[in-house]
Amino acid sequence: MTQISLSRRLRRTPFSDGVEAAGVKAYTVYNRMLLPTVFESVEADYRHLKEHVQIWDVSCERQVELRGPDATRLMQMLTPRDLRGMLPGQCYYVPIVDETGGMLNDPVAVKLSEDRWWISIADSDLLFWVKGIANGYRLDVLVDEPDVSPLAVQGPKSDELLARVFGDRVRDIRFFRFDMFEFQGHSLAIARSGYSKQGGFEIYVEGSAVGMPLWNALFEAGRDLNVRAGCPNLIERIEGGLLSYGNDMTDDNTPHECGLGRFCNTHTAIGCIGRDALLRVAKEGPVQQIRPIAIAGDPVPPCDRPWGVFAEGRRVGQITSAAWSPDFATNVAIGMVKLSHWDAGTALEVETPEGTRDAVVQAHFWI
Ligand code: THG
Repeated sequence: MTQISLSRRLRRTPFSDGVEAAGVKAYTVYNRMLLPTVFESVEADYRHLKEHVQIWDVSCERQVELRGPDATRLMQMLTPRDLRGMLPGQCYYVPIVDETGGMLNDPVAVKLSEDRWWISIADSDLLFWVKGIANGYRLDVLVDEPDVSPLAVQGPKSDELLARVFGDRVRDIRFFRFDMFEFQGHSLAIARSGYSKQGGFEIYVEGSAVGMPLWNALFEAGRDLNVRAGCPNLIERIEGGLLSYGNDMTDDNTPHECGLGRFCNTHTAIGCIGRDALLRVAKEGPVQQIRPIAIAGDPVPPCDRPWGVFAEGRRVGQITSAAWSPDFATNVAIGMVKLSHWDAGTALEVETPEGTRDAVVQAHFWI
């Protein structure tokens, strides 16, 4: 097995000691930081996530902090989602687009106050774009990456575990809202959110030093809940239709192609840098779009490059994420498919590295 060389450029996290002690078997690199991908096996981790509770080191979801009188104005320049109704204490999933309407990132925006935001980013260098906009428009706002590392608690027993550490008030946090909680003298934002469909929370751990004490407290409190270290699970996130920036979409795609039109209010998102471009493309409608696709046959290998999707010998799209689903007894996949072939029930052929497979466009993700 070839290894990846560690160095200062590939950042560890405040929880890396705990992740290693828990027996992490594989990592990926995300925002130049370590992100675990396997503990026991992808399938065993999946089973455990759906039945128990897991602690995830998702420190790689770095924060871009906006601070100052122009913070809210800058935030609206970045996204076609209308932020006017958003209150402090809320989180929004927001497409971030460039001047062509191309996706630069798909983060969670966290509104701390009228003049302070965190943008919890996916895997692209959004900090540079945001700093460029802030300076180019001479905005009165500071933009930087704070010492904040999200720790996710995911799975059906998440409420019980967090209530034991932070008190019953965590049960009152609504979906995509956050509140502040004390841990060893530190005030931490805890949101009901996370990169799975199994329920749970994200703790925005401010200050690296509190990382391992919190990690250890969660494991001690959850011993009888069968708490384990986990990580975003490939199978579960494809079943749930959670997109992965850089895999399922790039800056060549509009939010509408990504199926994120419901998070765009392009007509009222005044100030959004990609607004004019999106108004133009939204009028015609997208000519390709992300779809759930079932691929027949034995378990497919990892999708580390797009697999061509064909119909009657012509290329009509590509698969960008795929995995065998034990619960649905088929390969589940995410693909970008042309308008002519994106209807549910359409039969397709997928060129995997192990040969051509039959596939069918699904009406919904597997949730
Ligand atoms: N949480 C936080 N930061 C993140 C992620 C996260 N940064 C990186 C990455 N994940 C960003 N991408 C996503 C993708 C999907 C969701 C969140 C971030 C998500 N989607 C839900 C869905 O599609 O069902 C809910 C969207 C909604 O209804 O608002 O949660 O996970 N902090």
